Amino acid sequence: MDRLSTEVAGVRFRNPFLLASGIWGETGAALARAHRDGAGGVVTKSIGSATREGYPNPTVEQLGSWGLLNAMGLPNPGMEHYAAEIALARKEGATVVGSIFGGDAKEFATLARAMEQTGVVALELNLSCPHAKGYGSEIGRDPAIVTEVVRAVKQAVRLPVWAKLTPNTHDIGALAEAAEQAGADAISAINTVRGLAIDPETMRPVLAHGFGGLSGPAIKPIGLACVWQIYDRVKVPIVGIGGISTPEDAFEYLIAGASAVEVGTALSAGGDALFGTLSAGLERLLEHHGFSTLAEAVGASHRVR
Ligand code: RRO
Repeated sequence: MDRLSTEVAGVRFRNPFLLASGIWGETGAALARAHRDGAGGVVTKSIGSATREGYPNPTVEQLGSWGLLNAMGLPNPGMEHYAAEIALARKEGATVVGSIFGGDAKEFATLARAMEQTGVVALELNLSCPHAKGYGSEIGRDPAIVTEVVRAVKQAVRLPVWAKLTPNTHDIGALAEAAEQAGADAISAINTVRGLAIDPETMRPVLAHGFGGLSGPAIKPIGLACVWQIYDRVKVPIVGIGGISTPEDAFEYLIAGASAVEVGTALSAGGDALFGTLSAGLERLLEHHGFSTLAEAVGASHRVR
């Protein structure tokens, strides 16, 4: 399946379907499983400086066919304990991207150095979790902080750096430009969209934390619009995320400007076969449209305008 191989900022993936951060990514065994199931690469759960339990339950709510609302609360074992999980996934042959979150540039840089030691191929900076006090989109919606964080991480490591941006802003293009100017090697877009579910019976928010992040089919048009806009504003490659569950979804992201995509929520419906189905379907779509390489398809929709 050579036609499917893709490159993001100097790193080659066997196909463009990466396991999204936060889905299955807390253990090395789960990352390895995604690799065995056919993922082109795997992105870890976002890892912080210390062990975090996350928010109390309920943390996830299925919203019919729209997708999932989650407020997990950045649960993770902490960087010190996570290296062994990455080692396990790498031993099985997985191409691992390390996701990290911090509260400021200094914490991001320290984590980036530690994550680099684990042998990951790139770093994804979580500047976009939609509901965490002092983290994610609270800092990542400010272009000046995005600049500060990306610059500090770039000075700390040699690995390619992907900035994962939030759609919960009026101008994601400005965030992408800030990231690129600070040295980001790629942009990941998007994280979940801030949302709320209320139980009409109890009249309370359904999730214990209150606000959550919406993922799944409902956010695909939002993710596509963000990728499209970012492609018009920066030169670095884009990793598209949001509501991808079919080969057609992925193809739309590629022609909107993404060089790879991440798949998350669709896997929660029991996804062992999904990576294989996506790859086989995308291969057919590329052939049907006369693209002999995936790279030819990237951004193609902008050129037929
Ligand atoms: O852990 C979470 O609650 C979480 C994270 Br870190 C994120 O980046 N996005 C999201 O929807 N949930």
